[in-house]
Amino acid sequence: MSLVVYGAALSPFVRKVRACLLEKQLEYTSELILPFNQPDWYYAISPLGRIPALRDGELNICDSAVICAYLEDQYPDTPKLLAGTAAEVARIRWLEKYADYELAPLTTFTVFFNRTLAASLGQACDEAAVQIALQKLVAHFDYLEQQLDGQEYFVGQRFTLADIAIVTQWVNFSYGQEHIDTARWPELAAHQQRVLARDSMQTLLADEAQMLARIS
Ligand SMILES: N[C@@H](CCC(=O)N[C@@H](CS)C(=O)NCC(=O)O)C(=O)O
Repeated sequence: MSLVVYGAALSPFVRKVRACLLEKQLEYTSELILPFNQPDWYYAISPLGRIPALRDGELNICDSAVICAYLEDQYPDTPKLLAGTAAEVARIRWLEKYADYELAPLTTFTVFFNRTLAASLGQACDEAAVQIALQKLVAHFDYLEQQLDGQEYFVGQRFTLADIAIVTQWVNFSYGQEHIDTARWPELAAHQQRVLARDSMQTLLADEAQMLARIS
């Protein structure tokens, strides 16, 4: 088996894939591809140039959700992250989509980008956009707090891809110097800590610290 993850450590989507691989105890290597500065050859692997992409032997796959689903199907003897009843699997997919398409534009592409990444790309921080994103996030925090409904994890009372997909967005949010208000959303904040305490996440955060220090 030769799994290669293309991408950069601070991308929430790369983190999602790496967390899946670690949780599944699948060995992999990383090849650095910086977003916005992709080499021409990378478009043959990831047609939109986005990170992450995965190589598994002769096969190339892109998009974090597609990659995580592939890992689940291709390596069935590893710990399950996208399994359960049809209703549970649908709910995992929904929450992953919610994180990727509703949270990411606010937590990562606005808060993290402006507060942390922009300066290293020679761009100014658009603090007005950050403030609008923070206001929009309130409704998302409310929704997710309600979705937890007193449970430790989002789906089926066990750790799944939904937990990874959501918490990976909170990581970029915190890299943008913002935190979930524990007084207002106590279950969501506790859930974040629970997921971040996992060995997989601790390994990734330690790995990311170096790159974060370089751009901050
Ligand atoms: N839906 C994609 C999103 C990936 C994505 O937007 N990655 C960003 C970095 S966090 C990227 O590659 N941006 C560069 C670009 O769009 O050219 C996934 O889940 O993999």
